[in-house]
Amino acid sequence: MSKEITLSIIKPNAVKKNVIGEIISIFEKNNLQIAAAKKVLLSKELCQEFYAEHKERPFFEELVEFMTSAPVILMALSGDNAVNLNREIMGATNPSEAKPGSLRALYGDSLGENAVHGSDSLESAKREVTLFFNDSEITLPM
Ligand code: FUP
Repeated sequence: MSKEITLSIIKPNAVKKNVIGEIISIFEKNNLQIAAAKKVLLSKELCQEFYAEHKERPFFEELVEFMTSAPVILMALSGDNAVNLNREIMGATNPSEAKPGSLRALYGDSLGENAVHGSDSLESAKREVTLFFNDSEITLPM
């Protein structure tokens, strides 16, 4: 399996629940490493760029409102098969359909407020990690 980097976001509803540490702990127990991390209040412009693929969808405005309503944790996660492994750990987009024990089942409140984001492909991961982090902010395990 190849080493990959993927983007993870702990969304405002999960940050408000004070479960940042619990979520990071689940990543670490699953052999993902934190290659970069920061807590930020996203601007509307940056958030719209991040979710550009959804800009024609009916939920776009609500999604941007939510994601900019309070701080998020942005992380680059590294590890073997990191993109798909992170998707597996997160569970389905809708928390009510996410498998028991997955992050969205544990911490999601609704389809919109589903606690975490994870890149859906290697290509998206590259775009998303680059959007939020400079090369100098990312360190790989020795
Ligand atoms: P995912 O890749 O699992 O994050 O899911 P999508 O890219 O399909 O959706 C991105 C975000 O849009 C989701 F996390 C939540 C939000 N969303 C809605 O609010 N309503 C929808 O019908 C679909 C997605």
